[in-house]
Amino acid sequence: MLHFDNKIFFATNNINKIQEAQGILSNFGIVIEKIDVKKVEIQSDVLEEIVLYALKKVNKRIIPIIIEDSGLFIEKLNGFPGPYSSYVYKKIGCDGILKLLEGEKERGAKFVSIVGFKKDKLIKIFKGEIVGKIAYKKMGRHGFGFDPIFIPGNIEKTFAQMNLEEKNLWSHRGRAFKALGEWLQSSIKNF
Ligand code: ITT
Repeated sequence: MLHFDNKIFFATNNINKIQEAQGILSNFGIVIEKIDVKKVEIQSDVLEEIVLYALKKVNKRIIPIIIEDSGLFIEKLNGFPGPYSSYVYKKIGCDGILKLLEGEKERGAKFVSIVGFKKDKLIKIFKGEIVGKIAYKKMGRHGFGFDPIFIPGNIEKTFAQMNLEEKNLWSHRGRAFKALGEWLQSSIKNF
């Protein structure tokens, strides 16, 4: 059995991640608090490795804690930008990705989220994934990052055309945090 009150710290600089995670975890009675700790991010092609390393290095006094790493993997670009999504977004943004896929009909892509939870010596990893495609142009104003160009599943609507609740139903992050919430619910005492 896991013991703690209902608060978890989330080490991220991305306020959108906090809002999306809170949208899911409030269904499980959990409150998220953003915390600015230095996150050690190794360079790796594997999101799980990045999260595990960062969790191991995080300040031991801050518990329980979550770290999340996510990325957009585009089939035609052999999985690029993947773990480098944050850097690539800052450098070339949605327009840069649209340019790389100009004239391309195969636009398959997926978003992946790896959520790592740590309390004392216990570490758990949860994965969420959504397969979809890259739109031909930017659409919508909600969300962040690559949301205006990512269409989940077979609908004709980008993440940026959805409100937070709708995006959470589809998204990689929504799925990973739901898995965390379900696990916490079944493992926690004093909850
Ligand atoms: P932290 O590392 O501080 O948590 P970050 O934004 O840098 O924040 P990541 O390292 O996980 O987070 O980078 C993932 C990038 O992938 C993110 O900056 C976006 O550009 C993109 N991304 C991830 N999830 C996304 C989503 O739900 N919608 C749109 N873009 C997303």
